[in-house]
Amino acid sequence: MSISRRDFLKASALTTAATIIGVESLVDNKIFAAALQEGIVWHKSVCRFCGVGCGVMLGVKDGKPLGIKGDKENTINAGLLCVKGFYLHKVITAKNRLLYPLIRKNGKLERASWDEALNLVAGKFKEILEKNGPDALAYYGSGQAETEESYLAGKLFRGFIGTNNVDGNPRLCMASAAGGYISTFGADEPIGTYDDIDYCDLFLLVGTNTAEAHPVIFDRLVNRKKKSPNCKIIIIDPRKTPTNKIADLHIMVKPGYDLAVLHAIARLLIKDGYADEQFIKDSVVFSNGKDPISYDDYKKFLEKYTPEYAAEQAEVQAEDIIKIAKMFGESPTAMSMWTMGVNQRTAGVFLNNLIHNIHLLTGKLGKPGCDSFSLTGQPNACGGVREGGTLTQLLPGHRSVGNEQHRKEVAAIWKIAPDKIQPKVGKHAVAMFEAAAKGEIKGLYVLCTNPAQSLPNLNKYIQGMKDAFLVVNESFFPTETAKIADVVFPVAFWGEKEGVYGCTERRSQYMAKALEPAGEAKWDGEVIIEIAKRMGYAEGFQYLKTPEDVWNEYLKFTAGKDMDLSGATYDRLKKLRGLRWPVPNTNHPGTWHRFTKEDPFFPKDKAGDKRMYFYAKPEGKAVIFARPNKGPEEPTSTEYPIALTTGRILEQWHTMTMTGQIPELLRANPNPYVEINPKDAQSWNIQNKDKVKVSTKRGSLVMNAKVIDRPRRGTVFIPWHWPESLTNILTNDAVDAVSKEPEYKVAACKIEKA
Ligand SMILES: Nc1nc2c(c(=O)[nH]1)N[C@H]1C(S)=C(S)[C@@H](COP(=O)(O)OP(=O)(O)OC[C@H]3O[C@@H](n4cnc5c(=O)[nH]c(N)nc54)[C@H](O)[C@@H]3O)O[C@H]1N2
Ligand SMILES: Nc1nc2c(c(=O)[nH]1)N[C@H]1C(S)=C(S)[C@@H](COP(=O)(O)OP(=O)(O)OC[C@H]3O[C@@H](n4cnc5c(=O)[nH]c(N)nc54)[C@H](O)[C@@H]3O)O[C@H]1N2
Ligand code: SF4
Ligand SMILES: [Mo]
Repeated sequence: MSISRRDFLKASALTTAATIIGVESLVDNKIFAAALQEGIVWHKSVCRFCGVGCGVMLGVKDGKPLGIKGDKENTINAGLLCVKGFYLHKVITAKNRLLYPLIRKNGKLERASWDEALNLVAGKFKEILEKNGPDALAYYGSGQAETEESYLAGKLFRGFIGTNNVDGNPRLCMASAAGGYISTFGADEPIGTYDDIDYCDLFLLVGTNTAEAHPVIFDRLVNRKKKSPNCKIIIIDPRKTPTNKIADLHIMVKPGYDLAVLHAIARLLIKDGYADEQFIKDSVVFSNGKDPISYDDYKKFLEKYTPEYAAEQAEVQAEDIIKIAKMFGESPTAMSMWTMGVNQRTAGVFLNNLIHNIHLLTGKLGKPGCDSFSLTGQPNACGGVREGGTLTQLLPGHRSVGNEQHRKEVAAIWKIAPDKIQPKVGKHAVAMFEAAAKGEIKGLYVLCTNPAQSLPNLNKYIQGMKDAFLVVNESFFPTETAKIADVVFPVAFWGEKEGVYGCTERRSQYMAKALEPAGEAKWDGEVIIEIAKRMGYAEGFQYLKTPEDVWNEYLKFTAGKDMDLSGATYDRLKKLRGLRWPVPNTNHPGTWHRFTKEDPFFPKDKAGDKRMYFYAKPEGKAVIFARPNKGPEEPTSTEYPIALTTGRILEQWHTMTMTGQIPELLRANPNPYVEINPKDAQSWNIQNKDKVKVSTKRGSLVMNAKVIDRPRRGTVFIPWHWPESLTNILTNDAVDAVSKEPEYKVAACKIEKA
């Protein structure tokens, strides 16, 4: 498939109009225009939703949120927003806001006072700690919590309660990307930034529906293509999505079978002379995953991956794979971008490595227009979780639980005994809920996430959540998790609290508090501090009076680290549109490309005249991995002959507690559905809007059929948003061996008329 320039311009205009709202559109809004004249106050912030990190201005008048506009001065979005961002102010005042604490009494959640709820939680956690030890407690957090909030929770659970059962929903999302960056480059997070988009002439989009999940990035791709007629876009995805409208080439791989394609591209890049031999000599080593291998060994390993072999594996055309390699090789610049189609796989880390491989082979890294650039899902998965150290194996500031020196450094700042932090990694998300189901974890603190809807293979985990003493911090009610909790704390929502979010491109941005919290809601951070104080840990928490105090303490962990944020004080962040680390001092402007001469940590003495030095790796060399060609854990079978994949739509956010409240957003797709290819529908005798039953080994759901030319034949797609139809009853909870991320993207199912 290829598109002409005329078709591209037409299609991109339509798709952009559907996904993006310009600042200008606000002018048409009469209420808004009136409000503007009557002295609305605009507060600078960051969008609550996706990892793009768009700058927004929240308009407030008489203590009420009146509107949102894109922040024109923010270089990420230059004033643009997608529909979710545009309705953010309406979410603040949605009818389902939780206004007071709830405690379960005689099986029912009833209104309680803050004191009663806090004392109950502190008392019960203390009791579990004393009776069953620290590992009977767990914290399950979120890439949507502010860095200050995640940091406080990590401090309480690891440093004071003494358990490494600290994990969160980025395990379901970005864990494979983090695993890929760490294994290949020695350090997490991308080398480049969004600025590279404006210099790039070839985008390879793998398993990302950018138009719907990262609309403002999509708009930047459209603009780049408009400006640079040579710019090409290639997609590897089992479905056609709105992202396709700007694609020059799309290969519709069978879900779970695309590793061979990346190997085949690597093989062709070397064979056809596109490898940057000097870069490889200077900055790359090879590995089979266990031992070092030579460049020649790697070439031998690749021999099997002919375009024909890969095409057969993925059920695509060999000539398309040849075209991709040629386009990638010939283009002077290239950026790969990927999201859950890559990460949510039992081969998630491997596939991340294979994407990095083609950039390392061609040296398309660390210069304008080039990067192997993972798109982050949640707004603060990078900041609060990957940097803040709230995945079980991590400590704040890109440190590791397994490293004694790191534990000592953390203990020193927290002023706790050097051996208080356990050397053993705790439970990752799925294992945590497995342990709750077995009764090993008895107390669970869930903050800013809704696992009773978002975990895979839900039926296996719900009972454990019910049996444990479950505490939830929530802004909305009911949610699937809050409904089964023992205590629910009402918390301030976005706009009602200040704090920092760190987005995809290593940029930390400040969000202002513009409103008082609804009802009796309190800041998440205050709830954690109050629980800590009541558990007897006042010395570690009571001096932290404001989010800024917490941020300043957190900055100590970043000093001198690759993710140095020392220069990102509240003072600067309030004025600037964020800073991209490393930013080692308050005069530093932030960094575009890591591991290059621009990076303040680039070791000029060691690097000599090398262009890139991966200082987090021995000898400064990144690793090209010869990874096995692993397929999905649950291939299709005679009983379950159809591949099931799940994901997102533009207007909804995850479990719909926020976007599901906005009629304008709900209107687009009010009811749950499954996308079926028209040819499949015909052969299965299914019509559009028929009720169908989708079944996997784990369960069945009935929903509407949406017959649409999107998924490839033999694959169906369910957007997993609606709480009244829990998609995750169907999904597989098999996890990646390295990242422990579940394989939401591939299961085997059957479909019949209901
Ligand atoms: N509107 C909206 N935007 C969001 C979110 C939201 O809920 N709603 N959530 C945010 C979050 S947390 C995340 S993680 C991101 C997710 O962003 P995306 O990953 O872009 O979204 P998904 O729809 O989950 O999946 C992307 C694509 O993966 C493809 N895919 C499935 N299996 C395979 C495979 O085997 N190989 C390949 N190559 N592709 C495959 C699917 O067909 C799908 O088009 O979105 C963020 N943005
Ligand atoms: N089938 C399937 N399942 C998936 C995925 C998939 O692709 N397919 N994707 C996975 C991925 S990538 C992700 S990231 C997860 C996301 O899954 P979840 O994190 O469980 O989903 P959300 O709806 O974002 O949950 C956020 C919760 O926080 C609440 N909240 C909002 N603001 C605040 C606040 O300020 N403080 C507090 N305490 N609470 C607040 C919201 O009301 C909501 O209940 O889902 C995973 N599950
Ligand atoms: S693209 Fe993402 S960050 Fe930007 S407005 Fe939309 S949801 Fe918000
Ligand atoms: Mo995510």
